Amino acid sequence: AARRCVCPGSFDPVTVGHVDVILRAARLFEEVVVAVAANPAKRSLFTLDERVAMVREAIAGRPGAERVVVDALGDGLLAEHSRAIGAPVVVKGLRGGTDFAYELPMALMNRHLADVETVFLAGDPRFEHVSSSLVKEVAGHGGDVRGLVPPQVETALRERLEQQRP
Ligand code: COD
Repeated sequence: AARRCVCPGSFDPVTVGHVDVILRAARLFEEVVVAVAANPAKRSLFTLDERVAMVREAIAGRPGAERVVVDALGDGLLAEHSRAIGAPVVVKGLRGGTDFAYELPMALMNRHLADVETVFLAGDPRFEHVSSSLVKEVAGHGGDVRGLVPPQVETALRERLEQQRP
């Protein structure tokens, strides 16, 4: 049986929804490897290194954090990476119907590629509306993202969006 799982994502930036899923995974597995994907198809607001650092900071000091390691997946295939590091289970959060439609083919593909299974955790309803893309949109229009992202991310978002304003 697997002792180690992978929580993959873009984490651009990490939200309270991501943190919830990661820490809940740490109650189920002895070790959680958070794999931060480069995702070249999506233009990211934060660099890969910045996203890795933000996830580490968001988790630090929280219950179960000692069982979580955060690393860059880079451009590699998640399924191959998972198998290579001895973590043949992917854990993801589901926010309702639309997430499932997007996640199911990826789960099947990861099993096809490297026999990697996917476990879905029911997303906490308090964070049902929380996604990196909506957080960026709200912050981009000057809206308040307190409570949606960890405090350090709030500051990083404000600074990055100020730099980008024409
Ligand atoms: N509540 C519950 N779960 C949440 C919430 C929330 N509020 N917000 C996010 N989540 C979960 C999502 O279910 C998602 O699975 C995960 O957190 C990460 O979210 P994002 O938005 O940061 O990540 P995505 O969807 O951009 O990640 C896509 C991957 C990086 C996982 C995917 O592209 C991938 O595996 N890439 C690596 C290359 C590869 O192997 N490709 C082939 C895949 S079959």
